[in-house]
Amino acid sequence: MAYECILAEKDGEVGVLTLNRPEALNAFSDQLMDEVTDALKKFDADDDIGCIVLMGSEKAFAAGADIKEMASKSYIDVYSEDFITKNWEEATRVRKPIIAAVAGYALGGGCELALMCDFIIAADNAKFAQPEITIGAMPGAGGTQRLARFIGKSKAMDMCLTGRMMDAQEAERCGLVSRIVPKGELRAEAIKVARQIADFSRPIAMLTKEAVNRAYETTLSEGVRFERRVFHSVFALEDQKEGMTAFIEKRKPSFKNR
Ligand code: CO8
Repeated sequence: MAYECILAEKDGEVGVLTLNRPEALNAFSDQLMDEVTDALKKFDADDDIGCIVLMGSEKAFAAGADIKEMASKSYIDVYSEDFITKNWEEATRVRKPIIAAVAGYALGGGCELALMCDFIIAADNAKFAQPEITIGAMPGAGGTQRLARFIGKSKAMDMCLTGRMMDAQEAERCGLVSRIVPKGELRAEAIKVARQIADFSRPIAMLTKEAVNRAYETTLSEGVRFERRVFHSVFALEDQKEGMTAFIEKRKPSFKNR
């Protein structure tokens, strides 16, 4: 598939997917989301890739769903085509870690796509919002659910009911983003963090991601049980032997499963 709305590049073992529709501030047309889905699937299946960075431009990660494309759809249109489900959820199915690197606007579906990634590194100019209510709609790609789980009910209600923008500092305070970096350094920093993850044992990074995500799907006791089973399973990997032996021998581990 030739891409027109995104760039997909490899930087060593990091897959970098850049949303590239500047004329619409990376608003999510159907074509753009099809391309994102295709690129994520390819990176996930590529043995050379250990971690993925999903980013936009310095002005906008993404300004949400394409309002011009969406405005005239009827109920039967969106129901029949299963609007958004068909090409919006690949990020939640990817097994390798995905970092959202957010600069500028992450609005509506843009904020929701970032929430589908494993964690968010924000530039100091990042702005998050769920402004759907201001255009006679509501979040439809997980915003009401993921925000409530990740930042709590009060902040989630505030964002979804007022549509206000949250800046990077507030987003970090409430746990929406993991760290803030100067906007000019966002790409390099995100790739550096992704490279660090890609250097670890790949199955262990993937199992760790799966275990953390489990926390949002199940009870604490079931989640801890799941974690214990997965923890035991890492002792079947050569990389566990290598990691612990390297520690004892005071050298850098050389993981095989990468
Ligand atoms: N859809 C389509 N075009 C857009 C969008 C968008 N979401 N956002 C910006 N654009 C276009 C503008 O129309 C403009 O194009 P043109 O020059 O042809 O008029 C161009 O991008 C530049 O935008 P602005 O001139 O408005 O730039 P400003 O810097 O003045 O403002 C803002 C930037 C604040 C980001 C402003 O553009 C804005 O408010 N955009 C809309 C944000 C919004 O409401 N997003 C939510 C959309 S709804 C949604 O995401 C629902 C998701 C859940 C369901 C998923 C279904 C797919």
